[in-house]
Amino acid sequence: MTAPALLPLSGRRIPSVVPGASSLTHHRATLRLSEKFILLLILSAFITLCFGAFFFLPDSSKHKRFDLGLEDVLIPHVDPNIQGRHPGLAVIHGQGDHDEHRHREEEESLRRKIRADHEQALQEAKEKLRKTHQELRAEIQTEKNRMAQDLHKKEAAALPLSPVPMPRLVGINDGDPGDPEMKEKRDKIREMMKHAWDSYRQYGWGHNELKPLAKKGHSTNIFGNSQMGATIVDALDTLYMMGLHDEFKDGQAWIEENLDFSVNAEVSVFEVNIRFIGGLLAAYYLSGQEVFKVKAVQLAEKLLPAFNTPTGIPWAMVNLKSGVGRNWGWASAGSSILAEFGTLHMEFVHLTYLSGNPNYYQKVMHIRKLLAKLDRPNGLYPNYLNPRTGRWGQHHTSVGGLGDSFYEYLLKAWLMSDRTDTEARKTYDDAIEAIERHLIRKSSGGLTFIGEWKNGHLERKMGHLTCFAGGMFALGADGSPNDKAGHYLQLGAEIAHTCHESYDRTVLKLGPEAFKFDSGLEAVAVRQNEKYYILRPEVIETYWYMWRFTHDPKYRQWGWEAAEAINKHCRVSGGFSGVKDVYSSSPAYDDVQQSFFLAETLKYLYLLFSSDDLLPLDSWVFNTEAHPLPVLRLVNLTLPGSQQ
Ligand code: DMJ
Repeated sequence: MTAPALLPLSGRRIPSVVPGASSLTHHRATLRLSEKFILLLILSAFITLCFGAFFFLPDSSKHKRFDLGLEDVLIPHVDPNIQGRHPGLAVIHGQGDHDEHRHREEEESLRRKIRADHEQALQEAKEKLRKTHQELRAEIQTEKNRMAQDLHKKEAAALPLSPVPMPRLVGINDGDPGDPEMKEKRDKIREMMKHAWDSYRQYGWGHNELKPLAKKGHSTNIFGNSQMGATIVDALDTLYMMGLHDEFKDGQAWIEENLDFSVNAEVSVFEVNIRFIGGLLAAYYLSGQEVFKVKAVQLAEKLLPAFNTPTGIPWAMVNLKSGVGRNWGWASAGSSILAEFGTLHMEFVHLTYLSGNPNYYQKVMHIRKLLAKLDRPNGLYPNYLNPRTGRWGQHHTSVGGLGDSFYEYLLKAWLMSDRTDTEARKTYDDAIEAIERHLIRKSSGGLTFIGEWKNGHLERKMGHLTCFAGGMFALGADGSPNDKAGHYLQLGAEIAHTCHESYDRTVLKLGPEAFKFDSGLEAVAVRQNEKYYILRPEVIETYWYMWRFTHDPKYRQWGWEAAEAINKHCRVSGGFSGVKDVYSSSPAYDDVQQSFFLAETLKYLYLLFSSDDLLPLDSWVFNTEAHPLPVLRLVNLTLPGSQQ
């Protein structure tokens, strides 16, 4: 191991500058490959330092290059006293002596500096060689992490988003309900949020979710194998609304330092959109902190490859690193799912608005246009669409899982556009009309329910997820065609009542995942695997919308019943857990604190006991994960890309 071969500077050979180098030559033969690599790295670092030293010198000193203590071996020595070689030096004698003296001093000081640098580098190299394999690996890993962080900071800085006029942000206030009883209830909900957050902070920080009994992190396949702090992002706006500002700042700091989307993880496009992009956008609008906007746009870029399908209908999943997309195997021969590709509109319109990039808007408008061209069996939208052929899959229609938020986003696209997107409203109205005709029935006991359409047959079963529709009908009542506002508000109230019954007919006073209206059964679950409650929000969501539109106190009462039941049966020392059987007085826990419990369930409860001027519904539209986005009053504004 001799340096000269690597340093052909002047054609001369440089003696080894590493003491003991020859003994290393023998030793190196016995080193493992990775150690050899590290050794090589150290040496190249040392050599680079020699070169680097030169380039970092001040400009004036570069004129004395190679005159740095190694001059004897690098270049022929130059004697400045020899006249003719330095004509300028002899012109003014006194001055010449003085200059010469000064130059010598400068040279000497430079020599000292370079020697010191070399000695330090050698010392470091020696210390490195004394370290164990593990220590070196740890050091390399730390260095890699630091470089990755620097890169992310640069990436973030390299994404300038030109400022756009901020939409009118109305009603970001305390929402004090006035009434002391309501205040007390609201404080209790806030305390529950704090318990959920603190537990996650303590046991699951940075993981997607929390296992509140095992007291450790948790994740599911919707997030791939990533650790993207889903609970942090999902909870931010709830923390903000509740005035939990230290917790909010803690979450923000984590996002700034750790939220990284260049991970080799295959995630659900829908879930990442509603929880992460929705959560980041809402946090941005509420707090005004740029980092959330930048992160939302960065993440959206990572989702875009999912749209690279023959039809432009996105894949359900995309690998954030490679951009490769695919569909769930179980979804009607690899189809895309209506509620997934149909629940992107709100967030994508905001992304275009904030970034000026027309791409997002165009992607979701393309989906809308494609759907408009397709025939619909009985006017109903099947839940499955093949992204390769653009044809419907299995004829299964549902306002619960697989279909739900597609309808919700049609209505909300209209509301979010300040009611200018009339195409969306018309599509919503037509869809709801077909749903009412084919799916909504009254049970013999007088309960209105929304069933599921399966290949020409109505299944008289309703899911917990479907219960959100009560709120949707109430929200869409104003603006419905043929003066049917009263009808839709009534329908909302009936669904709220049915869903309340599904809670009230259990032992725990918590609703099952699915319940039947068949063979004498009314709003109760039959199968064991439909008896669980996993901290879902939909019933409470409907109570809140109904409260806002009617101010009927029963909705606050029902909401409080649910809050008490959750606190009694789902609360454990490490957070909140789902339960496996709402008909059992001592149910087993599922040991998952879902991120939507903080994003939605607790937020809707808090809003239920707040005054209406906290996030009023004519200025804010909540995405399907309860993240509030402001109405974009687009009357005098054209979104980039909307002309095409
Ligand atoms: C949430 O992630 C969203 O509300 C979604 O639209 C449906 N399901 C869950 C909560 O149950």
